[in-house]
Amino acid sequence: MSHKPLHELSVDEFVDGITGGSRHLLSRAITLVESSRPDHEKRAHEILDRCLAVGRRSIRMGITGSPGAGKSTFIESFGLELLRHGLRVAVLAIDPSSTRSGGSILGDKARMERLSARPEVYIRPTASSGYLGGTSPRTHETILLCEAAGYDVIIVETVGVGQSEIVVNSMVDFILLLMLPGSGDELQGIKRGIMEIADAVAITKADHERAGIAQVSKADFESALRLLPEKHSGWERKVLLTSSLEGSGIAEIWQELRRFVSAMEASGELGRMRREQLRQLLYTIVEDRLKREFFGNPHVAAAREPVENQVLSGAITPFSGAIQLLGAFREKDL
Ligand SMILES: Nc1nc2c(ncn2[C@@H]2O[C@H](COP(=O)(O)OP(=O)(O)OP(=O)(O)O)[C@@H](O)[C@H]2O)c(=O)[nH]1
Ligand SMILES: [Mg+2]
Repeated sequence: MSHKPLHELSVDEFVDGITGGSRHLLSRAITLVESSRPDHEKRAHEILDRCLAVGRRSIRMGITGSPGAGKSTFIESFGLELLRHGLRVAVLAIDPSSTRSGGSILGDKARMERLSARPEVYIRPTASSGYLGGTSPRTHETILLCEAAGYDVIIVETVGVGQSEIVVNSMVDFILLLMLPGSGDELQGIKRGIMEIADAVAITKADHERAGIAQVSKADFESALRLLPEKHSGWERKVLLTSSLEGSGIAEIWQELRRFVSAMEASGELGRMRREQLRQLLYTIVEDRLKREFFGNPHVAAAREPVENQVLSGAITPFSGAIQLLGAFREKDL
């Protein structure tokens, strides 16, 4: 295992390590991808280019649900189910320690304890602070690295706050929405957009005294989903009852995911989704770079304060101000 500083590792060492199954080098490559240092960024791109050329494919799955819906516990039991099928699993998990008090770190470790102990599993916690629902701006690139590392199923966890699902929707094939058993009233509280992007809904914690109410929730969700437009032609969203503690409904979710992938492959939709994911990534990178170039530009930096002041004092409109700043951006260096 290499402990050389990041800049001393060659692109070849990274690519060989990642494709050869080194979780250590995969982790270090992700760190490189997340770095905003220009030299790191350049090498990250070289590594990503090479990793994409490897051409490995995985099933990319998004898991979303409100805080406490049972996401971590579900991923643990679902991940163990995947291992029983001989699959390798990568989890891009939200690290709740960044949003909550100390206790939850231990809690989360315990929740994914058996999964994280397995060598066929890679778990990368993402700090949820600062980013929408736990997706970082580099989540897509991280998925590509995990794919090159040969993971068969890549699970991306997000908290259901709305915008993060839309982001994650542009980088995964299948989205599972986890919902606590509850009354129809609670159903009203869910953002319609989140339901629309779900490919299946799992009612969690359908055990013990909640078994009855879970049945009611299932029926409520089924009727709510019927009113939504199709996400993929020919795919009807199902509602499944699950209990991660009892292990019920977990194998059924895997069946549902497999059924989805086969159906999407057969209709050519999977290929279309993958091309769309690449298009999204292309423009995400362009937007990101343009923004950074713009705000890093010395002419823009010099013009910002005076232009801002003029806009705030009402001397010029925000539209004229924006045009002035863009003019400064296009100015050639002397
Ligand atoms: N009875 C029962 N309890 C469960 C089940 N799954 C999770 N829980 C409990 O629900 C609580 C929250 O579970 P987590 O898996 O941490 O939920 P989460 O969605 O990851 O939560 P955040 O990370 O805070 O958003 C924990 O106390 C779990 O033990 C289940 O299937 N049945
Ligand atoms: Mg969690």
